[in-house]
Amino acid sequence: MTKEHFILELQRIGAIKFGSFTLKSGLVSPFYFDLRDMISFPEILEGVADLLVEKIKDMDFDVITGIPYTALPIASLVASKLQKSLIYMRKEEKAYGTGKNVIGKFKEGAKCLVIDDLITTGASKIETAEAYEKEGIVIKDFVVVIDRSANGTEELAKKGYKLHSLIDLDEIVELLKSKKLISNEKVKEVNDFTASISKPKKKEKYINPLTQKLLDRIQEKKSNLVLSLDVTTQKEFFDMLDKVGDEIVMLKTHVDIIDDYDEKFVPKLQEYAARQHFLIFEDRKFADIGNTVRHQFRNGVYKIADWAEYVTVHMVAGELILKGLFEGIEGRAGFVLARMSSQGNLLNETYTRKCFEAAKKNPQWVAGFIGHGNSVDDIKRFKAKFPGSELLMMPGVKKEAGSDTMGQKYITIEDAVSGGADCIIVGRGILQAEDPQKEVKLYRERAWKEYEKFNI
Ligand code: S5P
Repeated sequence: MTKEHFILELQRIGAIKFGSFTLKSGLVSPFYFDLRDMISFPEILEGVADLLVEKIKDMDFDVITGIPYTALPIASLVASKLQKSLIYMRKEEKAYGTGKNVIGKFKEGAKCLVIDDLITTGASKIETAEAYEKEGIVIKDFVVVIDRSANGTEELAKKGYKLHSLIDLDEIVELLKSKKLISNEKVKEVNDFTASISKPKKKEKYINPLTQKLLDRIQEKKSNLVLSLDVTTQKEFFDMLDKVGDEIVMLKTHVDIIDDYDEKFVPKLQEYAARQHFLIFEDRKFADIGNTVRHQFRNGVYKIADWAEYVTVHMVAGELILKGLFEGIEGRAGFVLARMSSQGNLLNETYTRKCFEAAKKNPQWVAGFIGHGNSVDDIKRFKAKFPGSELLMMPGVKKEAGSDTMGQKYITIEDAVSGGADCIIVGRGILQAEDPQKEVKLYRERAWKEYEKFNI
């Protein structure tokens, strides 16, 4: 069956209608699509399955799903034709029995292609993808039979998904117009309607004050370079700062690795921060229960809360760690470790999404995420899923990609920033250079050049 034939058949069976229809939202639409009854017409079902197979046969996926109910029988036929496994998710939450949400067999990390009948705004597709991702399934591509949306492709792309459609509204309208099956007047009504629903809604986005502070400092200093000053004596620490402090937007410390730490360290650090105009980030990686991290942050030898504006937070103990750390303290926020740069780390996709959910619920305490990726595309997809305006802070960056002998993985400055890193975090790339002063300038310039392409 050709696409044209398929469209005409849809009209014949009443799956495509033009007229005046009141939608659930109260809007009056000049067209109405309902593909549910298609299953009762075997030749049409067979036809659409063949068209879909042709569309998706070269795409990269392990399993197929269809969104219940309408698309499930279609997906089932497509999966069978391609000899791929089918899975699907219950429409109703299951509160008893096995508690299994996804029916069918799949491996953790399986790439799943999602088939649906229609797309209107993209919102329900994104919900579906997120539900699958919670179950450890990776979603990249959606295929719909009819794209009747004004900007579904863009809406999905914002979240890192790709939309493929068999036919779109324009094609249907054009074909029916050419066959004199709809009037010019109707065509105009359709165009006016789609234009009216595609107007973007203005929504004020919340920006964490510490996110804003870092963004402002990036602009003021024209630098998105964070130095990870991992040295073990105060002399090395401040000698290095003398050489490089002017070039960086933020200094990342591991205060607990300094052998000769004493009460003079913090005032001196603050004096440098004021003079060289950088922000302070202690990479403490808090990970305990709320009550313990509260003390680790505020008490003890280091009293980190007194001087570090930003700290790293693991989400392994649950989101209330954020409350433990930041409740009642002004001017402090966390970078949540959503992905790590080290080989074999245990932060899988499900964990990453839990980090996003925690940040979404507690935006006042999260300035950004620590993250890494294997490629520019991988980083883009990761960043597209950030729930709000959090920044992406990326360690594991060097001039050249590679690794060290203890599991650290590096990507290049350009890949990090073009993927979406707002700041790059660099330690040994600069600290171990023959001339750190020269090297820090080089890192700063290369990262800034790339940053300007995407952010100015
Ligand atoms: O996933 C991570 C998270 C962090 S914060 N990978 C990392 O490497 N880091 C930190 O970044 C790490 O603790 C170290 O201080 C710095 C990277 O240092 P480099 O010498 O490898 O550039």
